[in-house]
Amino acid sequence: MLRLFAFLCLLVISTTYEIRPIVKDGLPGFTDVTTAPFLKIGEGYYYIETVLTKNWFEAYETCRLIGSELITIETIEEWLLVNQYLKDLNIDGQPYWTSGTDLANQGQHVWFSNGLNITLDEIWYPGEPNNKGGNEHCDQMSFSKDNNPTGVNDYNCDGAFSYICEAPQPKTAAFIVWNWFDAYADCRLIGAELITIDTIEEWKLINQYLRDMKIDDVPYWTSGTDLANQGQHVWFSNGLNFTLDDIQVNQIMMEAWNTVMKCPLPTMVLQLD
Ligand code: MAN
Ligand code: CA
Repeated sequence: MLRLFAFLCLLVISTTYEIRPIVKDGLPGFTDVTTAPFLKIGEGYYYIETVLTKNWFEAYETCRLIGSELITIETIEEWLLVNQYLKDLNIDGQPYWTSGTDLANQGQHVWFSNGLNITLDEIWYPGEPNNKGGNEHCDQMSFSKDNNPTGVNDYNCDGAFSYICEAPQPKTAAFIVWNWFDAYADCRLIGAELITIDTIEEWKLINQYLRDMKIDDVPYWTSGTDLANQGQHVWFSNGLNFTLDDIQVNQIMMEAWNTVMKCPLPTMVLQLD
């Protein structure tokens, strides 16, 4: 019951303090957020499939499955960088599907991902697009007859080729959160303290709750600290040593917490006596 009340407090607090995210483009340098399976080339994030081959539609769907689309070349810089990357890895010269197509209006090639015309004339392989046999409506890049130069070529959409997926630009939602002292002080204001994990059952229940509420992807302050004796972590609320060896109490350090971070809720869990 008390525990339920504590959770309600948590919810009340998170709505009381209006937490407004600041959404920015890109990923901040201080995080180690993984972009896998996408790798960063220039400003873009790509997944380069070099082994599997699929027709254009299937390749597109495969990219969609991982939240991306077939590659769209927006600038000459992007074109040069991606090609240089393929070259460095010795995986150039083999065609990769792009999002380019003229399936909608024959002769009018667009990037299917954004509907914009393909305006970078210089990326086409010399003589392309030629709609050979009247049946070429999907565009592949890194097409080459003699491995040099490479370019974009229109081809039969049913052809099986490798493909390059491009992920949307990542965004970072930043929230101002409490540092440990602020968090503790706010708990004290309502007669509570930062959470202390007394039993393994409590640990499991809290974690289950966070998982159920889908708020377990951010760290939460606990009352744990070794500010008094470095290396000796105690629960600040009762002064007792950590004895539950199998709990992984993370993020009990002070550093960098009074900065902005990615977090949808205030970073504390309350527990009432
Ligand atoms: C040649 C060129 C290309 C065409 C392919 C089809 O390489 O004519 O334009 O797409 O053949 O195999
Ligand atoms: Ca062609």
